[in-house]
Amino acid sequence: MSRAWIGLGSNLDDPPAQIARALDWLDQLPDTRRRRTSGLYGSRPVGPADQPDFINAVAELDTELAPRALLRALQALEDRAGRVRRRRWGERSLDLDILLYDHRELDEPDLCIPHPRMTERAFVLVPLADTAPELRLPDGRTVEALRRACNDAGVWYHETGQRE
Ligand code: ROI
Repeated sequence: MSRAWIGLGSNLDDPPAQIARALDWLDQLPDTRRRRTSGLYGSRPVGPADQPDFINAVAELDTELAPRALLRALQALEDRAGRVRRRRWGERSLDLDILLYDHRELDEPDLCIPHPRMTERAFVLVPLADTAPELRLPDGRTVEALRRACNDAGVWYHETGQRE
């Protein structure tokens, strides 16, 4: 059994509902159990500024799916959400990223773990520190230390991620 941390993001088509539905779908993945979920956070867009604010969250999974199988499963959920993605670093209805997978490091064209930009992105670090502040990246840094070092001015608490 492995443990994976998934970043969820949406800024189109009722983002809180997109995230809530995606969490339900994560619960239905084969051989996978959602252990903990961060609160939902609002965040200013990183990338083009002329797009709506995002809702971001992080979910912690126990899974028997290998990283690549998990990636495929997440991509299928993005498709199921009718993922709209208009431009690079632009607005999207649902984004599901593997942030961390055990202490594994993977560097392949379509799959890098840890997620390469997570260490500087407050919209990832703030919700991740909610669920796993003591968690260490493969390089030994803790999530809490990374969160303290990042500029989190553009991230605010929105609501609990535990709603039924
Ligand atoms: N910005 C924020 N705030 N949240 C995201 O989830 C997010 N996702 C992205 C880009 C477009 C880079 N910006 C983001 O993929």
